Amino acid sequence: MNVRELLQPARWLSEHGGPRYQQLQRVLENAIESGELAPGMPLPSEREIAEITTLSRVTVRKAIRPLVEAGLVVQRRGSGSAVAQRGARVEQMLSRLTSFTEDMARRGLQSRSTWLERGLFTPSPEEMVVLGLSSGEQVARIGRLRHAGNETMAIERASLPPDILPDPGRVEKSLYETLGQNGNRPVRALQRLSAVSLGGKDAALLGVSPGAAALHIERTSYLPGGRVVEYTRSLYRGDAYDFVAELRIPDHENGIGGPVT
Ligand code: 16G
Repeated sequence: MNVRELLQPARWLSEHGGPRYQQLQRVLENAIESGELAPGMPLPSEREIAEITTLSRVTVRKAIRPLVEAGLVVQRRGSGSAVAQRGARVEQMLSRLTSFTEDMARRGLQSRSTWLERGLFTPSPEEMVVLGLSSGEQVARIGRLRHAGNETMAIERASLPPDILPDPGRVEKSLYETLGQNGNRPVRALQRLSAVSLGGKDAALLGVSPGAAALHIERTSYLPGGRVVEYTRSLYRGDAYDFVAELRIPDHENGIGGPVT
C-alpha cells in the first residue's frame, strides 16, 4: 500500500478514537513498525498530509513531532521527512508488550537463540516468591543468548510456573508463541530497568569487553486474571539497544473537553 492510501482518513479516523493528532500518530507509527512504510521511504510534506487526511497542518505537525523524537521519522531541511533508516541500534517501545522475536521481525531482522539453560529445576527463594510457587514445586527455566541478524543482543533468563510451561523443551523459537498456543500469553507486564557494567562471564557471552555498559531488565508478566506467568531477568547490550518510552501529560492537564487539534 502506498502512503497516500494508508493516510486516507476513512481507513483510520474515528470520532471516538481520541485526539486526531494521536490517531494520525498511531497510524504512522504502526505502519513504520510493521514495515509497511519501509526505512528510507519519503513521507508527503506536512501540507500534503493535511490535504490527504483533511486535518489541519498544526494537527499533522503535532502527530509527526513525537515520531521524529522517537527516531522513527527523520526530517531533512529542504527535502521533507522520511521513514528513518534502520540504525545499528535497535529501539524498543516500552509501552508495548511484545516478544524479542516479534520486535526483531518488525525490523526485518532474523532472531535466533543459543540455549544456556532449558528445563525444570528447584526454584530459588526469589522465584518462589515472585511466581507464587509452593515448596516441593519445580520451576521452568529458559535461559538464552538472543541474537538478531549477526549480532548478539541480550542474555535472557526466564522463569515460569511449571503448570504454565510443563515441558520447557517444547520452546523452540519463541517463548511467547509457545505460551500463546496454550492460551497463556501475558497481557500485561511490569519492567524495571537499571544500568549495570558487565562482569567477565556475561561480557564474554555478549562478545563485549568486561566492564562494558548494559541494561539489566526485570520483566514480570501477568495473565488476564492477574496471575504471574513470567519472571525474566535480562542483560541487554548498552551499545546495541535503546528503550524508548512515550510520555504524555495526564488527560486532565491536556485540555480534555476543550477544542482538540
Ligand atoms: C522479550 C522480553 C522477555 C520475553 C521475551 C519473549 C524484554 C526486556 N524482555 O525479550 O521478557 O520473555 O521477549 O521472546 O523485552 P520470545 O517470544 O521471542 O521468546
